[in-house]
Amino acid sequence: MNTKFQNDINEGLSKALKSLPSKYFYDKTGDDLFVKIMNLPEYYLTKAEFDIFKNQTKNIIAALDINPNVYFELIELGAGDGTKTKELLKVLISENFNFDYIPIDISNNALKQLETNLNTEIPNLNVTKKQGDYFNVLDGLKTSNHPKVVLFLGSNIGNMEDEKAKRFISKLSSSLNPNDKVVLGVDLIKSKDIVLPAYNDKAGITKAFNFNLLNRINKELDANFNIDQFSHQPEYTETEGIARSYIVSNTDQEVHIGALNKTFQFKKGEKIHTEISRKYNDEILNSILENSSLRIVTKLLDTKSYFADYILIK
Ligand code: AVI
Repeated sequence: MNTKFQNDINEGLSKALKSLPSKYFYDKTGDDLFVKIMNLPEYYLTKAEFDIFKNQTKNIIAALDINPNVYFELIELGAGDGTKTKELLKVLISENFNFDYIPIDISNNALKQLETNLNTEIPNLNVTKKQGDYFNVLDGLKTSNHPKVVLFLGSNIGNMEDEKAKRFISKLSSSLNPNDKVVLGVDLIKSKDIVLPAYNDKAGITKAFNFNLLNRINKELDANFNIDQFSHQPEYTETEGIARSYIVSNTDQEVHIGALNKTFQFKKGEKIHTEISRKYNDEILNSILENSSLRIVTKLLDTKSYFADYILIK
């Protein structure tokens, strides 16, 4: 029995304002749904960042200011399938940079697939995969004194509340040495008519992704959520720059969670907050970096200026 999952669900559903941690989206079903999301016409984030990695590879490398004669570690936090990174890796290899690629991911399965794929696509690349929660794996980075470039792409930082993002950035910064670099990919603040459909696609894939939380609780914690009695509700305010996803109860109802031996009440219209997707600008990013030793060197934008890859230096 996964007691951490059980405790987190109990804690989230017992609060006055109910919430569920978005990290639990990502089981096998959730991983597959997220791949589908990345290919949705409405989900511009992945395409925009791919545009930067494909068309501005040389600019990224120039901004990183890497000494071609010195070995460095290219570390990726939450590597996934590496589609964007491959564009960078290919150019670094063809230009004879001296480095190892160290992808870190929570999913061992994803890492193995990535390694196999890279071995065939970029045979001269040295890959050293590390499995774990990237928040925890950061400590392990300190043991090497080689220069480092850390990639944290996909606006994954946007899934953290600002206070958590600050702690994460401080931790990242303290695991680096002066002159190490970070490539931080973030979605930029923009109008509602572009952001909201990305979290409310016509095909209903994001809804299924959000509801995967309820399906997991039903399956893994012996619960009886009636999925048809809930709605998917994303919200976004441009002034704040935050998209939030909710699951809303369509009616007054009770849900029993067998593993907790507990029944939860839901009022009609009551929301369960499931995810935050923060959008950024320079000012917000600077406030996140404030108490760390990381500073913005430059930022690279996609052709539509939807997304930014910021180059940070310690
Ligand atoms: C992984 N993360 C950056 C995605 C996002 O845009 O916040 C997760 C996601 N949630 C719904 N659609 C995509």
